[in-house]
Amino acid sequence: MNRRKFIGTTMLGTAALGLPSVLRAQPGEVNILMIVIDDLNDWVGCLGGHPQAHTPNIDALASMGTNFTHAYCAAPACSPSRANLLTGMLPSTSGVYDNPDIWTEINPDAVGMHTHFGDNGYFTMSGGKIDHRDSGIYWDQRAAAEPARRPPDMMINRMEVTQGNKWDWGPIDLRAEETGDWIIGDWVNQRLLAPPDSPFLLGYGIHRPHTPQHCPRSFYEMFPLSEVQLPPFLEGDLDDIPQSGVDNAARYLHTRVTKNKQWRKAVASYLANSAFVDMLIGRVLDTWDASPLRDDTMIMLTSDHGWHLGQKNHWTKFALWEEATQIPLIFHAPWLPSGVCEQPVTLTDVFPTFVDVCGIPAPGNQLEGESLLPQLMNPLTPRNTPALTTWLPGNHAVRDIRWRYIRYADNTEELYDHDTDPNEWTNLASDPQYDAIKAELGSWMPDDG
Ligand SMILES: [Ca+2]
Ligand SMILES: [Ca+2]
Repeated sequence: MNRRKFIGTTMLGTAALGLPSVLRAQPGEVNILMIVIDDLNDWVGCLGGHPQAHTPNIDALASMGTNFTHAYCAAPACSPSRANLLTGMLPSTSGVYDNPDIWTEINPDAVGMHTHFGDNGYFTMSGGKIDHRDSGIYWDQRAAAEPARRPPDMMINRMEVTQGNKWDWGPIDLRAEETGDWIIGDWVNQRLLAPPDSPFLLGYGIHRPHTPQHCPRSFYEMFPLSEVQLPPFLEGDLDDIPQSGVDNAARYLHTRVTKNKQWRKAVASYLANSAFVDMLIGRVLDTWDASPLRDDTMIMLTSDHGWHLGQKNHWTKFALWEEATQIPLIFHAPWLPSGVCEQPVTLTDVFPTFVDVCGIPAPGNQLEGESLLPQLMNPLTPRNTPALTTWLPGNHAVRDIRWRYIRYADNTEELYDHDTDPNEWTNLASDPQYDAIKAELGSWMPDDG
């Protein structure tokens, strides 16, 4: 038994004492605080993705709640991932695959989570980036757009890789209190302290560590460049993968980053901005802890997708590999046990979980995921569905507890064994001894090519 499983079992034993409380899932008794971080990968302490990650508040939430250590996005890009979270529909069903795709336009009949909870007696509120485009009209209350996250026209690293200053990172001499992420956090805290009369769904969307990565200098000082560790990297890693995978890697960005000697700075910046985000989450968790409805409020924390920092010569998200698709996913409710769930799950499962926990009906047949309430009650509860991630039509990855199988629209493939190859360096797809595994995993992929 490994340590994580041991923790899960022990916690379950303690928590079983409180099990009758799951009966509390009566309509109108449960509030939800949903924290959605933009572009945060597994570089958090409780997922172990980077040894220098400094995320004590997220880690504390994970130890209080259920930490899903194999959680994945359904699409590795902002717009389709958030559409998936808010509608519970797979990209292959909704047709929302890429950032220009807006789900409220492509699927005007789809019921958003906020609308659905509003229709079922909830008061819905959100601040910051929950949807990719502001779907503010669907919330009962929406924070005013946050102020700029940085001084205008700022360009610190001078790489000019892409247009404007979108692709930039570095410290700014701005107080934390002046950042949009902090200001929206205050707005969320005010709602926690003075909640509405109805049960509520409250969303806190945090922009960082999305680029441009600028945060106060003190957070950069936590990660001296000389001590920052680069992620595992294998020269020639792309040599054993099909052309579709090679073409998908943002190799030009990796060349630019290394040529400009920015790799270490970029890693430090990601760690610094993630530590800044963690500090903001700590403020909201402290407020939740002191709030009048604390004991009736469930917290869910996640990110919309992962992020590469040079692994596989790739930067950004927009890929079907582990680093682009793995996300933190933590649920905590005072009446539920704590534990660690290692089984693969995705953001498709969040809407069904909320519906289940809150005891409200599902929106017709729209939800394609499975409620995680059984795993929240006992993290060892079996679950037979692997995690499906889709990047543009016809390209899919299926992840079970051991394997990642990728199949592109042209039928070329990658297969990785996470038991022996956590960095996904050795593509096993051409070895016939794995044909049965590929067939089984491939059976979960939709036919949308
Ligand atoms: Ca994002
Ligand atoms: Ca390789």
